[in-house]
Amino acid sequence: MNQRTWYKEAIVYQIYPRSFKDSNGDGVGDLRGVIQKLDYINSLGVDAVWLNPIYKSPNDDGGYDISDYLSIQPEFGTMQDFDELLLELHQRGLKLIMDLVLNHSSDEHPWFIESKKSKTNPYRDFYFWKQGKENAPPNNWPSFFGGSAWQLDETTGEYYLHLFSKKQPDLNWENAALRAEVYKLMEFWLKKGVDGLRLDVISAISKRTDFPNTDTLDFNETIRKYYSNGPRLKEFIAETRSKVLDQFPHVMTVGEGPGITPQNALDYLHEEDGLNMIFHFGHMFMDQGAGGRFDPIAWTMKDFKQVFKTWDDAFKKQGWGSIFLGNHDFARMVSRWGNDGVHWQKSSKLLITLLLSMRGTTFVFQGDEIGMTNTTLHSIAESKDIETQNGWLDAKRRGESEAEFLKKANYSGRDNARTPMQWTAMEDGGFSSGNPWMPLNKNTTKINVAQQESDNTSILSYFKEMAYLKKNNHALTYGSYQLLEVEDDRIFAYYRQEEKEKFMVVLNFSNESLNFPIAHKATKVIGNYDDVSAILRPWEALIYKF
Ligand code: TEU
Ligand code: CA
Repeated sequence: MNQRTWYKEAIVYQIYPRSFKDSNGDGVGDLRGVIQKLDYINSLGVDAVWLNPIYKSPNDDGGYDISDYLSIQPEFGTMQDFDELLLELHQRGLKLIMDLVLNHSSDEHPWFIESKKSKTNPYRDFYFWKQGKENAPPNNWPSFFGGSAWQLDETTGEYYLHLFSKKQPDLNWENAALRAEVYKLMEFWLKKGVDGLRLDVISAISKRTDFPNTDTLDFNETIRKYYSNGPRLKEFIAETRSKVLDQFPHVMTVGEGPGITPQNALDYLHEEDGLNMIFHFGHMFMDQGAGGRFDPIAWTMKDFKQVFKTWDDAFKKQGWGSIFLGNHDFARMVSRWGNDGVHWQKSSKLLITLLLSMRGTTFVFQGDEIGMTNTTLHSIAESKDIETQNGWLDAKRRGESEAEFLKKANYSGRDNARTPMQWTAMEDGGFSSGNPWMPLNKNTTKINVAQQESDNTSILSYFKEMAYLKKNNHALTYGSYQLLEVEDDRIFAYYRQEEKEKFMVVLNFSNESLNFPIAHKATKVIGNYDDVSAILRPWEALIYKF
């Protein structure tokens, strides 16, 4: 259970290439841009890079609609650029985790172009096709991206399943011929020397293929009961091991799983025939009501702390957790969980303390190391995200005004995470010499790498100190996790202990000063205030060593 391995000790830096660095002035981030920033990435003290999809794609869903798994999206560069990036990463001792989207392809993939030609086409069963019912879709399943999860195709008069956008038809894993093709493309990337795979929506590769109507209006319940955790999930994951992964024992796999529960997580993570890790969404969906992302509900610190305890318990004896507070699919962590106003710097450092001291592999999203914040859309037309654009169509049908929906989109929409990386205090943030595909956040003049690199009190400097602390204290990696029960839920405190090495992490998730008995026999090893005070100050983060 606790055997030591690189991926358990790793700090993974997530790069959304479209928004990271543009090297050729076309306004779109690219692989050569990542190569240009490798020394910066290395300076963070991280161990691996997770690249969001870089394969050929019509870009209907930010590259998660792949039309050719074996070639690089031309906007991002060439396969030679990729080979150079991988070499340069390895030369710096950094590993590369690629993002494979195996639950669905693009509708412009040759497989789908063939599949939709006729009911007898050899590729027909690479996807899910069904007759409708009285001119309506085969069942009532809603798509993640608004509307029905079924699209009628005129040519053959049948519907095809797409849990996500119409341009992302679900691949039919029940079909062994399809699975064989998937294993070939996995092998292609692993043979190139890639060190890990992030498996997109892996929880849904086995779904309820009897396709009953969903019996709940709660979208996340529908995902859990009908789209994910299907009857053949363990079998399919075990087959990826026997057919491909077991030939590459050093490779790490992390499955992304909407709908995964603490009860079924270990179904995904068997040592001998499972994945290494999963991303769960316990905290990430906590503020989503029955209607999903654009149906926000209040969340409490009690729930937030409980999520970490529940999931740490799930992985106490087997499997391994992943720790993240944001990514390309969610609002910026300091805006969502912290305070991006008067306590912006302190709360950014507090969240970084959590990310790097919680038990599990840390995944930090580009820009969170400098406290990048949410952006503000002033109209839906400004959104570049199909989930927000389609969410608005649904909201309009419900009679919501654009202003009402914009408020929700600005709170939880994915555009927040996809504004270009803020490298310098210039208007263009040093991201591109051209017109950026998405406007930069207005605060790039105040929040940027250049300013923080030369300021040893900055969030960036604190990130590097925390990374160093984590890497040099095994108890923060392999130590047990024990939540401290405290009266005031605004205080999130926990122990990390391995044999005699014991740390206490104390986080004040509030704008108030609070009383907290400071451990006397302990030494402060890091904190986001320069001095030590008898009280816990607003957004104060402290780590003590006993
Ligand atoms: O996301 C799947 C997922 O977990 C969804 O909950 C996700 O948050 C999405 O925004 C719907 O709310 C993965 C990718 O991370 C996401 O970018 C893709 O859009 C999606 O799969 C489809 O490939
Ligand atoms: Ca470019």
